[in-house]
Amino acid sequence: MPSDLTTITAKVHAGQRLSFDDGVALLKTRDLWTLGELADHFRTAKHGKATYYNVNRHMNYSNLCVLSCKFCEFHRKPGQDGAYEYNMDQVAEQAKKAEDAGATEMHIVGGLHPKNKFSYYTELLQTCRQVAPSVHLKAFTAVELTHLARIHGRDNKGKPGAGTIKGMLEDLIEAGLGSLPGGGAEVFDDRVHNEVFRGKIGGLEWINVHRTAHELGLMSNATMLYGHVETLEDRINHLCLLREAQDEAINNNHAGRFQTIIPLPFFPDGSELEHLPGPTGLDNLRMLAVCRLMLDNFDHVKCFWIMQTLEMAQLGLTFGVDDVDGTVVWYDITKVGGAGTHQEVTPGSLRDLILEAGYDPIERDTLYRKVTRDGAKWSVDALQTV
Ligand code: V47
Repeated sequence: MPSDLTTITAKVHAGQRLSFDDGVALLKTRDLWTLGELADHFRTAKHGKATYYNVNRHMNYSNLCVLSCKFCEFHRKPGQDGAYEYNMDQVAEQAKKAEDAGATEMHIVGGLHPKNKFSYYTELLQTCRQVAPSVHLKAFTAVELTHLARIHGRDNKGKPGAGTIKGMLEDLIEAGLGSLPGGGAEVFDDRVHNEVFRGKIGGLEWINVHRTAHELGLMSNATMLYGHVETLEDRINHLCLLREAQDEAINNNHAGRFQTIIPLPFFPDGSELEHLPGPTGLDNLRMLAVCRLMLDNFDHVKCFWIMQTLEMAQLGLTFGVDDVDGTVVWYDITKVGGAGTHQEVTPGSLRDLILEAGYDPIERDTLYRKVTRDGAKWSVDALQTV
């Protein structure tokens, strides 16, 4: 074993927290197999061979966005070719399909719409809840929520809590919001922010939205979009900030906290950064493993197969991954390798790829409770966590 990983190996085996420098060393190492072994050691201690997936639907309700982030191929301006937004009939239709297909979760995100009133978002959640009462609604990134807080203030003048993240979230929870997805975090760094997603909220604001959600008892996820203009140090700094935020939620006994980290490899096609190569397969494996090792206070590491491919998700299981997301079905934000909006995998295929890699597939709901399923009918034991 090359000597540069000896100290880190000893720390991992002793259950000690890794430092910023350790994280950078792990990202720079050419000894990918030792890195994988360490991440697998950590993952096995936490989860054994258990590997989670869910039966879900993604709903991207509109691609209209007031921002024009350079890395994003999804956003459109009003009237531009390909611009769309769902009305409530379309929302209801998708929610009904999700419920009928036995989905346990709808993952709902979209652009920062230039004109919608706050009531659009409460109606969207209420419609889903009405049509699909058993489906958990994981909705809106911290970026959308900061935008919604502004609209909430504008549309609720005089109401206590109007325009605050807390007041806005309370109204969304009442309308059916169940948890927050991890999107919109990108890379917590001012230089990267100014270069690639100027105008979007910065790291402190992103973390603050999640902190408020955790205080209100909502579970949430976190992401990092890597492989564009950030440095390796920026990536580790991002992970350290997430780890601190999770420490805070745990130490303050917040009812909510981060459940899962999802490293997202940048996909250049169709974006303003098309000239960049994007991360390589080895880079992706490294990031999954380093997320597992650095985020010792996160329970789960997810390999989102839509952006990583199913093959990489399978390989990722020996590099610290314990979750491969879900059946997805429709996805608009990235279309890797010429994929269309229809991007679906069956639960059977997810189980097979997990089994083939030597792991035990477990269907979970959004809150990582074990799902018992009979076709489209399913249930969870409220007290059972996996
Ligand atoms: O926030 C946008 C990213 C994210 C590109 O919480 C891109 O369970 C790569 O957050 N190349 C949305 N990525 C996806 C997301 C997510 C996915 C799966 C599960 C969960 C979860 C969250 O996609 C955006 C942005 O960071 N993104 N453009 C691109 N060209």
